[in-house]
Amino acid sequence: MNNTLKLRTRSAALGKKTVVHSICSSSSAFHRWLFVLVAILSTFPGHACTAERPNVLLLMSDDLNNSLGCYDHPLVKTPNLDKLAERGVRFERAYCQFPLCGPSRNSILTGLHPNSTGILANSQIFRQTIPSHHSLPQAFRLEGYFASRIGKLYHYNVPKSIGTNGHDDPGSWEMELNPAGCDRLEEEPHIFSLTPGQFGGTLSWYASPRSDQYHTDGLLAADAEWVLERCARQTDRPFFLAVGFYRPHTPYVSPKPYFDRYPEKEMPVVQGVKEDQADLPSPALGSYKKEQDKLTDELRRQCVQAYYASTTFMDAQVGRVLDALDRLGLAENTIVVFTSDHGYHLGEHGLWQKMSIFEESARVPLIIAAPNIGVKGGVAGDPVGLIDLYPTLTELCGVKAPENLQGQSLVPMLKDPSATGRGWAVTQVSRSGNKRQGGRFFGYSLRTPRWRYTEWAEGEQGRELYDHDADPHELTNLATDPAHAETIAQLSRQLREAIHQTFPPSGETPELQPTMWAPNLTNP
Ligand SMILES: [Ca+2]
Ligand SMILES: [Ca+2]
Repeated sequence: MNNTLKLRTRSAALGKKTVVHSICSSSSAFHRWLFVLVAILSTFPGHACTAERPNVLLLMSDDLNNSLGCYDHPLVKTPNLDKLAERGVRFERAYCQFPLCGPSRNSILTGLHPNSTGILANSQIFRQTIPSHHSLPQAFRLEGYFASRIGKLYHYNVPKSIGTNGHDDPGSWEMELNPAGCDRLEEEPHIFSLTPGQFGGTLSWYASPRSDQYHTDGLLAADAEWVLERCARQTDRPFFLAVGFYRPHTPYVSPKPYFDRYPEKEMPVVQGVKEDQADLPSPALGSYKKEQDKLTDELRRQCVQAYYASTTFMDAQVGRVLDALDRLGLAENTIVVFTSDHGYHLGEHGLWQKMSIFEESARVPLIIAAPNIGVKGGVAGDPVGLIDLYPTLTELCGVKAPENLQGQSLVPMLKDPSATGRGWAVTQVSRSGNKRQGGRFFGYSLRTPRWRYTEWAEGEQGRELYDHDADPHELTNLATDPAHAETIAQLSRQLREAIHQTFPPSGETPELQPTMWAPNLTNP
């Protein structure tokens, strides 16, 4: 017998795309042995990938809501994100799983809901709960990708941790860069704050006299250019580059010319707050902070101006990174994702910042430009979650994903934005509660194409129902309207099923082990 065995192997080290070996032998046992050997070798990092695989550029903003040009905002200028949206698919109804940095970012980067990561607060990381789970960038690393982080991907205390690793996961990256600009190092004494001396959790802003390149986000863009230049020369190895911008997170510090583009007098102030709040259960307003009583209409306008200025400043830095991708010839083989960790209130329902599950806080911008796959300029309308990013990126790049991921792949919606996926997105948030509730309880909100339905403590602390067809600003709570009893019953069933899916198969949220830091990440 003279069998011919053809084996496909790929050598990243040699930069060869595909090598076909013909091996002749008279021994079938030898064939099997050789096949097993090559199969083993091909699973090693560095041997499994080639330049054929697309690169990934993950751009994250912090505390950014959907006040963007490409989401039809009448005032905010975001020319670079608008251009990216023309190159890819923009998701009209994308939602975070938890409107707070740490829980949301751990969820995005593990592909698991917060009830399955066990990370339900800031300053924690999933290695303290589910240490052996492979993070999204780690899955790419394990298949030979160069994975690098610049700035904030996991939780950081902003601005205090700028310039450090924050609550990072070293196992996720091969290289980390942590620049700190004038906003962190020089300008804090000049920043206006509702609570003097506090910047990260409180409303605070400053129109800086220093130009873009001195600010942290400007330095992030410069570092991204530097990394991309080197990636462009390393043609045999694809990259997963994550750039985490800090703005428009408080303090809203950006160069003064960006402030000048938003005249203070023209900034909107939300009206009718008292009337709007009348039909709300109290946990719906649980993110309200006492210091916000100090806000006058003049301060509200300044605050909105500074947030919009920081958004446009961040957009300009995104533009620098995307220009580098074009200039270096990488755009055609690089999937670009732009999103934020959660949305943000600017006075709607009397709320500011995050930790609410109204539309403004739960909703995020999401743009995915996948060359040669996605529809250019497409708009996808079915509700999706940031939980869906992990399975989407691994499918697009042919990277093996963990089997316990809880999101759906958005690839069908990239190919056809009118396609429907899961049909809903769920967002949860915590509120402090009494002893019987273990010191806290949760609100869960289900978003379907038409409805937002919310239950606080399984309905014991209140319910909300909003009809987005008639009420896009969620002003009229229909939860006690008998005319909607059937819709409420149906959405309540759907919400409970959705909540069930946020837990691991055991049904138990993994417990935090605070002493498990830092874990052994070289051999997890
Ligand atoms: Ca955030
Ligand atoms: Ca209302």
